[in-house]
Amino acid sequence: MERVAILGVPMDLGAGRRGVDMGPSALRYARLAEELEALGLAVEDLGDVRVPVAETLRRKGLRPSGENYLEEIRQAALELKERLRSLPEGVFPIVLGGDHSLSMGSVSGVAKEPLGVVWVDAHADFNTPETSPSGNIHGMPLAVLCGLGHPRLTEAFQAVDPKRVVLVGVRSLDPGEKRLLREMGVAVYTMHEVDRLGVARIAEEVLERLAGLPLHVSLDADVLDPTLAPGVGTPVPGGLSYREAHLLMEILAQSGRVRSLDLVEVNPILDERNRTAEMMVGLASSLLGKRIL
Ligand code: 6HN
Ligand code: MN
Ligand code: MN
Ligand code: MN
Repeated sequence: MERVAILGVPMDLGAGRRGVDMGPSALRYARLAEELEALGLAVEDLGDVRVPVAETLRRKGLRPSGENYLEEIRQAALELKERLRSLPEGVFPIVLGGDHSLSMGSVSGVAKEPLGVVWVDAHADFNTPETSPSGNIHGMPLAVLCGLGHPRLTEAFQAVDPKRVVLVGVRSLDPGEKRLLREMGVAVYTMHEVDRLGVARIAEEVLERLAGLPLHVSLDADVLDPTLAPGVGTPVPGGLSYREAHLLMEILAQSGRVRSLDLVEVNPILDERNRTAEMMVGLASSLLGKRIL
């Protein structure tokens, strides 16, 4: 039986709005473990990584501006990285966010060998402190993983070759990150390509581009259309439909190459009766092999 380890990162320090720190609870409440067990998987929940509470940092005079809790985020992502490193071989980790800055720790934690990254997101998260309009670190993790950004972060988390990264579902890019994506040669399937080519063709191309590599999937809830997933801090209209998102997960699952997953940016405060978390749990089930027939 395939083994799955769940690890939560209740962190919203990288985001501009509060609330994604409750994402891990919402995903657990949406019966993630039970759904995966129903697929015949052996699931173990390892609890949460320690993340400082924003209010206690604020009392110490730290503010969510400028370097935006950089050291605190670095420390939490490092703990995540270490915990993933120490998982036994063959265990499939699912990391529950939390804002997307945690993926600096998840991807670098699973990148013991060369791997391909499929970043499924309305945004590219490819800003640096110089290009970011917000200063929010959740807009930077993919750049950091590719070696661009604040040296305190790149020295700890640089882990992937930009040529082995593919973005899917993108529809909101800042001017500086557009330039960086081009310069680094990152493959980007925007919603324009989703409309023109369809998800099936894109999924096949992703598998071809990353041929021979084990895969990490980083799934940001805001890739979904906000009508399906209102519980996100940075909604962008025109996202993936229910079936597009599931089909992408199903085709990636059929490749048999996916080794790890992030479920990030679920904000229960902004959600409607936990439907965004439920949607994410359904997508995780598809990625771990749930089939219609
Ligand atoms: N996310 N590009 C914007 C920024 O502030 O850098 C939005 C980033 C959103 C990040 O949703 O994970
Ligand atoms: Mn993101
Ligand atoms: Mn996003
Ligand atoms: Mn977001």
